[in-house]
Amino acid sequence: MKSLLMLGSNLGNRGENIGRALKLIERFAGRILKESSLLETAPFGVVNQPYFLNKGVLIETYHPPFELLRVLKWIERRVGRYPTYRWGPRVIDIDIITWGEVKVNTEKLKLPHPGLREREFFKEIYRELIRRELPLPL
Ligand code: PH2
Ligand code: MG
Ligand code: MG
Repeated sequence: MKSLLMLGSNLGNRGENIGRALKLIERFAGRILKESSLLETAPFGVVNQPYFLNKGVLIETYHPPFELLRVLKWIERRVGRYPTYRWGPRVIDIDIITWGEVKVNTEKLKLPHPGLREREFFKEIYRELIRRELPLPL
C-alpha cells in the first residue's frame, strides 16, 4: 500500500537526522517511491523553538497502519529521539500522513493526519508528492 510520511527535525544536525531516518525507512518500513524537497519551516504549535527541516516521502509498504507506526517509533529512537513535551523540539519525528485511503481515529493514530487540514506546508508537500495519484482526503 502507498503511504505518505512526514519527517521533521529541529534539534542537532537536522539534515543528518533526516538522512539517517530515510535510510532506516528504506530498510525497515518500505520502499521510497518519491521524496519531496527539503523545506525549512517555522515551528507551529509551540513557536518558541528552533526552525524545523521537514520532508515528505511516499513509500510502498507492506506494514498495516499500526504496525507501520510501531516501526517508525522504533526508527525514531534509533535516530536518537528522546522525549520532550507535546509539540516541543525533537531530534526526529516521523508521522504517517496517509495510508492508502484508510481512515483511523484513535488516540494513538489518526489517519489522515489532522495536520493536513491545519498546516500549510503539509498540504504543499502532499500536493508535491501525490496530487496526481490521490485526491486530498479531507
Ligand atoms: N511538528 C510538530 C510541532 N511543530 N513545526 C514544524 N514547522 N514542523 C513540524 O514537523 C512540527 C512543528 C509536532 O510534531
Ligand atoms: Mg509530528
Ligand atoms: Mg510524531
